Amino acid sequence: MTSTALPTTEDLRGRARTALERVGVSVPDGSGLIARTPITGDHLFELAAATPADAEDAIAASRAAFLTWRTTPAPRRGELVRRLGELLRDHKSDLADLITIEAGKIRSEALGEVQEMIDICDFAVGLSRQLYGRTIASERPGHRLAETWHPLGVVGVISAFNFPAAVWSWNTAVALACGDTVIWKPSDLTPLISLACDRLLARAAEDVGAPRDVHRLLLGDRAVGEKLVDDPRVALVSATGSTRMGREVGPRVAARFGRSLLELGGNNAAIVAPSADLDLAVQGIVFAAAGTAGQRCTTLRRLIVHRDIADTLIARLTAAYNKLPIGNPFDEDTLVGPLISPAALDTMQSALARVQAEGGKVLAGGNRRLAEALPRAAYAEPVIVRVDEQSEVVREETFAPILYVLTYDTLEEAIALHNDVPQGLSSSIFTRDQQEAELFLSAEGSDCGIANVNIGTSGAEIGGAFGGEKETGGGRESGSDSWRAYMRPATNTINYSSRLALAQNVSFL
Ligand code: UN1
Repeated sequence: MTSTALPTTEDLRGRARTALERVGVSVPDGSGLIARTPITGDHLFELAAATPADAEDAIAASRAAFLTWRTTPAPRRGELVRRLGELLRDHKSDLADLITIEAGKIRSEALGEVQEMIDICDFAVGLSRQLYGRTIASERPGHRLAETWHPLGVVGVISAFNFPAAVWSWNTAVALACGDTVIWKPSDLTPLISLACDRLLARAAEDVGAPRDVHRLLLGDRAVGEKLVDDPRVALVSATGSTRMGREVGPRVAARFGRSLLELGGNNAAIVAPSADLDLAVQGIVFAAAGTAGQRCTTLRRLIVHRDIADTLIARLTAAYNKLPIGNPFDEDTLVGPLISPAALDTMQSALARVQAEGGKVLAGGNRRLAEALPRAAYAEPVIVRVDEQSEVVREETFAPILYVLTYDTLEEAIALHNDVPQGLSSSIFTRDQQEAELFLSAEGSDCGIANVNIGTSGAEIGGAFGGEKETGGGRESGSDSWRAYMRPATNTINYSSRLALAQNVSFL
């Protein structure tokens, strides 16, 4: 199925202009950076691109703002985040429009992304009164031992096109509550939503009297990101993107003893056991694998199915895939929008060609859609490929809706296959057998940062920490105690006696 009504680039340009104006951004004008929509593949606006000199300026301003912001009590800092959350609620629809226009997400997922931003603001407001340190029993009489958490400094946020606003908000809401200032280098594929978020935060800062420079936006290319990576005044670089990007960023930040928080590639799998509720599994799998046109880092890319149920499950999945409505993401019936670019389609097609050359069999999907009507856009049918083994191409993350299906006989074998990839972000098992579920969640089960039961790999909520192991980079963001990455702990020993007691019974003088 292909939804019929297609917007023109002029429609989309007008809609983007309206959304920006409602948020308070005057329609951008400049040169060096093209705002484009994957819906038609055409250019919308040309904007001014930041230069490394602008980055220098932003770092100096951000550092200066930090010196004030760090002394603002945390619950007062929370007021800025609360105001941001209110503005996000007011402009939920405008922001969702911009996300659909620039990232191609369907309406429901674009609204969901804005909801995720609102949720992290709520979370961070609460956090602003819960930046707890511990008190430790001292071995010395008349002494108190405690840990205190202090603001860290300037945080550089480098984000990707696929969650162009939510990932920024996970970092920014928490960093601001923690007393840090933020410089944001978004993907150059999503400048408009970035301008809107920056403007709303500036409005929130004006409303609560916070320094304007607690947040700076740098729309630019790699050279601008590199400034953030290499400058010692940037205390933490939080980077979301490919493993290839993380391999460059991590060592460069480490070389100057900076901190980095990496959210890199995933190659997420689900195991489907013989006892699984197949109705639930089919729904969970199709959303996780085909949703967001396969462009989440949590997208389900590998399905490891017990041999006894493989034929039944595959038949149900292929039937669902053959009915997926693909097309205009603004159309209410559409479930699969465009890929971000023709280059993404090329990557998808070359992975498919490789896996087929190895003997992989396409069971559903895989064709390009709307090529005649929208030749500069990249619409693709999500695809299911049956493979016999986990070859090199299966072990790579291809950022496209390709689901590889493997079969297994024993759960131990399934878990071994599951973990035998370089990435370690998200995972799940569909089973009604408690022993199997618990084994999957145990130390000898999934090796990922996210492990689920009877739910797909994508769509995590804010309360839990988000991130993964191995080549996913080890970072944790948003929920739980991931705030600690944005602060520095100090250990305090306070002697309230009038005797100097040395630790470990050392005597001196
Ligand atoms: C990403 O794909 O970069 O769990 C983030 C999810 C979303 C976030 C995904 N909450 O799928």
